This record gives sequence, structure tokens and C-alpha cells, in this order.
Amino acid sequence: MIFYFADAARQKARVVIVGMPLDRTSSYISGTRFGPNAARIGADNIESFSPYQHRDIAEIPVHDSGNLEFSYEKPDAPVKLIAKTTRAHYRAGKKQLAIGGEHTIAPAIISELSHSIPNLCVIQFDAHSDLRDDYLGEKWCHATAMRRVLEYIPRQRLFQIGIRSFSRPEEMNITNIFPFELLSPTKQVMHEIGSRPAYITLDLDVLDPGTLPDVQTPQPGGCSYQELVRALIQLSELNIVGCDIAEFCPCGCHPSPGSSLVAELIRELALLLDKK
Ligand SMILES: [Mn+2]
Repeated sequence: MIFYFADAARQKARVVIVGMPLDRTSSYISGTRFGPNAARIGADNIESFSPYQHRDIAEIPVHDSGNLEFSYEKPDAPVKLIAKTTRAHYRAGKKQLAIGGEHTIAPAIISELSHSIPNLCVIQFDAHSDLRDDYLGEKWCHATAMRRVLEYIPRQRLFQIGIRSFSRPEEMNITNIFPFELLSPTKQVMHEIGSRPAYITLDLDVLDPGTLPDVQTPQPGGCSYQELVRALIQLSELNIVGCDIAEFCPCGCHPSPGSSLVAELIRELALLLDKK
């Protein structure tokens, strides 16, 4: 199963989509392992033309390479496979759009990119700060994702937008945090990053649960779909080196209404990646 608009040959593609259905440490609603394929089904209900970016994704070479197959026998095996996959795409000159799966995919990708890309900046859209050092005995899990990222890039280069759930000890580790709002913080972050390379990690629970209930850890008080898309497009002038979209948990019904929402966001992100 692939996205219908992502059937270019790998050699020709500038953007490569890869499903990373990691679902090992989900602590509330399990099921992010179904996220990538549910989004592919949901794509059948969307146009390839983006009314937001006025471009047609079917006219640019995008390759969908399917899903990674994870072994859970060793806890660090998924992280190693994600890093290896990311390295291969980067060395081949491809921009990777990863679809989770739990948010743990983000530090696995960013840690790898940080080795090759100097001054890498990270923009996180999320309800949660994900800054715990460990959670339920796990160092690499959805609740520690950005804490692991901070082991590879300095705090000044992590920009956290839409955050509305964090515990007091975590607050002490936060510098660039922008709670609740998306549009004006995104504009500010864009100016602060300037010409430096940027990676976007999009945890779908930044959206209000009324808009997208199908996430692993829904949080009230999130943004609207329009606000999220507008915030993403504001970043189009940046040098975006890759992105991921994580935590889609399509377990309510099949096909989930959220599947088409997520598929549209994947279309918008692929178009953003193709701009540079
Ligand atoms: Mn989150």
C-alpha cells in the first residue's frame, strides 16, 4: 500500500515518504502502529492539488517506500533501524517525510541528522513538551522524545510550539517554549532560525481533540486544522531538511475520518519539503 500521489521511482524522487509504525511505549491509547496505512487509505479521499500551497503534489516526484518492519526483541533495535534508514535517505540526497508511529521516531531521526547537518534547528508542534528524562522506566519513549533530542542539539535550537501539557520539573528545562498559540510563535521562530537548516516534528496531538480525536494522548485546548496548516506554510521560506508526523492512532472506526485529515497534512508537508 502506498500513497497514490507518491508513485515516483525512488531514484527520481526528491522527497521520500516512509512509514515508521513504531508502537512500543504507547502509555494511553495503543494503536499508532496503524497510523501510516490508515493515512494511505485516507488519501483516497483527498485531491492531489493543495488549495493552501497552490501546487499539485502529483506533479512533483515523491516516492513512498512503504513501512519499516520493527523487531521489539531488543528495545533499541527500532531506534537503530530508524537512524540507519534516515542516514541512507540523507546520503542519497533525499528529503525524508516519516510517518509514525509514536513520537519516539523523532529523536531517532534527529539524532542521526544532527551528525551530518551543522546548526540543525528543530521545530516541534505538540501538546506535550516531551522533556521527561525517563517515563515508566523507558529512556526512549513518546514522553521523552525531546529530552533525547536535547542530547544531540542545544536547547536554543529546539523550538516547541502549541505546548499545553508539562509538569513542573520539566518547566526547568524549557527555554524556547510557546504555549497554546501557533501562528505568531511560528513567525517569530522562522525569523530566529533564519537560514539555518530546520527539521519539523509534528505531533498530531497539537490539534484539538475535537478536530482529531485519533491520537495516543489527546489533550484539550488544541489548535484548529486551519491554524496548523497556516503555521506550517509560514515556514516555507526555511531550509527544511526533513520532517515527521507522529502519534496518529486511528482506532475509533475504520476508515477513521481523521485518516483524510492526516493524509492532507502529509501532502502539505511533502510540498514544503520540495520547495528548496
Ligand atoms: Mn504529544
